[in-house]
Amino acid sequence: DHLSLMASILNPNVTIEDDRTGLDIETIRRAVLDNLFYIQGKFPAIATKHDFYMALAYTVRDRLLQRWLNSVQTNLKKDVKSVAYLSAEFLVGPHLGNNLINLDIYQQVEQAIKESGLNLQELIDTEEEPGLGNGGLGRLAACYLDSLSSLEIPAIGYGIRYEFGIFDQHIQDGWQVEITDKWLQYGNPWEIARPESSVMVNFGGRTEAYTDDHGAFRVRWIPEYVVKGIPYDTPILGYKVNTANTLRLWRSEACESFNFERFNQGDYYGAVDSKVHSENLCKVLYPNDEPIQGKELRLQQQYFFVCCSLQDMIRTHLIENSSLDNFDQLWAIQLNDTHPAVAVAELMRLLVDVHHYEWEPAWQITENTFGYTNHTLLPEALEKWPLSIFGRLLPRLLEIIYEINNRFLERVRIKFPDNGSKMSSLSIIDESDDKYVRMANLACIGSHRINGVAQLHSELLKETILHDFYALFPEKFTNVTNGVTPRRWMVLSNPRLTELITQKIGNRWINHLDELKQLEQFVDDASFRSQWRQVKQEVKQDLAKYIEKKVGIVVNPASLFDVQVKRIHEYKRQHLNVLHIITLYNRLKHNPNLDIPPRTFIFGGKAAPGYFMAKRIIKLITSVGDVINNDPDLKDRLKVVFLPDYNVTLGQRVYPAADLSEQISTAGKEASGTGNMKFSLNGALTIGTLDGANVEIREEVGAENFFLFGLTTPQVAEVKSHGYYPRGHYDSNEELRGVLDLISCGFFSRGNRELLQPIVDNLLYDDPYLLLADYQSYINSQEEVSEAYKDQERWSRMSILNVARMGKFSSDRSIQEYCDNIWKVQPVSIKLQAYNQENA
Ligand code: T68
Repeated sequence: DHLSLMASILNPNVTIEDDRTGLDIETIRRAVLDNLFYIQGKFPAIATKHDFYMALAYTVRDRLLQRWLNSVQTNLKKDVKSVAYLSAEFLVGPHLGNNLINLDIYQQVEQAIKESGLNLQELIDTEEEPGLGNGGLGRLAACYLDSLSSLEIPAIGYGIRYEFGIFDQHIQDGWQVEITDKWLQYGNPWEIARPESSVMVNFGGRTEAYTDDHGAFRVRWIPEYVVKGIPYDTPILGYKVNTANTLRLWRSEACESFNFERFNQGDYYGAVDSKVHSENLCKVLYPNDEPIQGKELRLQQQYFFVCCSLQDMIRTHLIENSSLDNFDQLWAIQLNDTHPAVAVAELMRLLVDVHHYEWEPAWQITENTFGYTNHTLLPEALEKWPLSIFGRLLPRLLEIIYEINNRFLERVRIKFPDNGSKMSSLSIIDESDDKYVRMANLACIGSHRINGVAQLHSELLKETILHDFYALFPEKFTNVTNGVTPRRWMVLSNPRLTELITQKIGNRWINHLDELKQLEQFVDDASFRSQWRQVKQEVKQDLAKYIEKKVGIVVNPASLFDVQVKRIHEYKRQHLNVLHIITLYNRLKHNPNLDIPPRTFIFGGKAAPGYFMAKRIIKLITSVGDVINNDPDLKDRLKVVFLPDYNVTLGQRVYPAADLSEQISTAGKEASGTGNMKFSLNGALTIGTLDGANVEIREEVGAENFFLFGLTTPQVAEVKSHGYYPRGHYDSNEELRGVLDLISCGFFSRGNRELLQPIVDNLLYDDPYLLLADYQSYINSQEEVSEAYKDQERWSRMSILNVARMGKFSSDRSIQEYCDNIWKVQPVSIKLQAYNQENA
């Protein structure tokens, strides 16, 4: 119109839309065909679905580049603090759908794609997800990037561009089989390589003392080999804002010039060999959700991405600043667990060796810069590196760690004189039998804040594994309860429920999740409850179709969908869930008239390839499923489904369709959980222990809307302190005995008594996670679930209240807490400037 035309003439900052930025349906439609031709090199007639996906992805990327480059530019120039989130894993999930939501162009694009005779959902489903993480920790990093951008916080995520992410899981004969994840094989339209910003990383060799021109004593590191890090950038757009932060992932390459000598001597193979070695560094993600002790390549990965990232921050910093004196005022670095904790020593090395700082001021900067998030209470999951490996690979870093440790222990000695046991528990160096570098100790000493990921977890950290650090510096300890992004985990994954909620309360809840509270006023509205059930029913039908297509099992969409999806781990107790399934099976066999609602048990999750017991648990689930699903006596009242290859994409299908969320870890073992939040947000009710964030979820939704069972953390400790005797439960509980005996006799394994016996033996004679102690309580709670489900009106009330009270669990709230209490950073709003007017 006339006014905006005038404004655009008078104001050069107004973007003039063109074929690459225009958001009207016709421009988008033409742009897709344009990209199909000029980037994919295809006519529509011969293009595959993947070609169309790529063309659309580039079309969307074009539309966010403006915001991205303006954000990067603004953050470079402004003297405002930025967050650097260091994480070995970012489990971002597919980008296309999410970017459409955050750009707020979903509808236009859907229409434009339709007019080209295609289906947007099909194109979205074509995207191969970047599986650059194992589970909760990697996914948390991704939710946090979404919230950082949505809250307009200047931020950058730093990590590793693994060529092979988490393996694809196939199920063959009921067992997990691992297949390499070639996520890059058809190209990645979302990343831009920035070889001009490459950096060099040293490994091995030795150190050498020297005196500089001013007579100062210094150390230099003469490496055995040098690896080049090349950054690959992906934009992370916020929701309906101009902020698009960067996820910068490093790929390793041989540093060409380094082995030229060898090459010239005719050792062509030797030169190429070093190239192969360098490229191996970031080949594959370690598929364990616990650290694998002592794998040298893993330490190389960690140091590699930390060293690249810190050099990158320093380079950026020095563009607008004359020194690093104010580094801690412009950067807040968060360590996502101890995987990047070597950064504490590396920043000291860069400050002292390269930028010639004195130790004390360098240490002040370092401590002020870092925050450390812990994600586990399992003592065996605390990362430690054999001194021999560490010293050989990172000789200079080890010297610096010794220096940090000596100065630190000196302070400890003053505070706790003559306390040798305190000294040895606080020391970075573990001298118990073999010597190790303890990464959690390094992270605690080098950070000004240490946080757990749920209230209970943060309390237990202070009482248990970090007790001595808490005694030393209580002021460092804090909690930030995890959260999840409602954009991916509701708007994108559950459009039907999004629509229903938005009809009732508008759309502000999408980035102000507390507003879901307003749904409470409709809980007594019978027609709203019926709409609510209708939505759940339709979503369950979708999942039922998917299940039939994927695993050939027909499930009843009216049955109770009872879901447990997460990594397979003994402490998460998928096998406790199976004990309940077999209990119901036995009951129905003995009493076919039993009045219980039909249930579909849905499992999903990967086992670490070397985790014997976890792999047996998968076999247990599939074996029990084979028998139950094919037993005509049951008349389809129970079904057991193991969905292969659980990942972000599958999570998006599963959470919206769940009626019941299984959060049944042994109390005190699950740091937080985040799946628990996704389920509840989508209207599932939880059956759970008082563990991790379950405690806070129950607090929020109300005890009457949560199915609680099991021992509490102190009760678990109590039972263990008296010498837990799992056999006693077997002896005294007839129904439990029937269940375990049925597994033992080979009933679920075609008469093979060896196959599942390791699980039974483990429960009878060790049971470290107290399944047998919690069995009866779990069964009782499941009976309450069944009763509640029979009363559909009551169930709907509970479901609505769960959703209405989930406001706390938005990652926007978590990130706001990190900003206020740990990072001390402020939002910056990004002004758009057209690319052709930049530098005009
Ligand atoms: C999870 N940890 C916690 N670790 O188990 C979960 N570890 O309770 C919590 O909600 C989540 O973190 C987010 O805070 C993990 O996922 C790993 O994946 C992992 C990977 C490598 C090494 C150690």
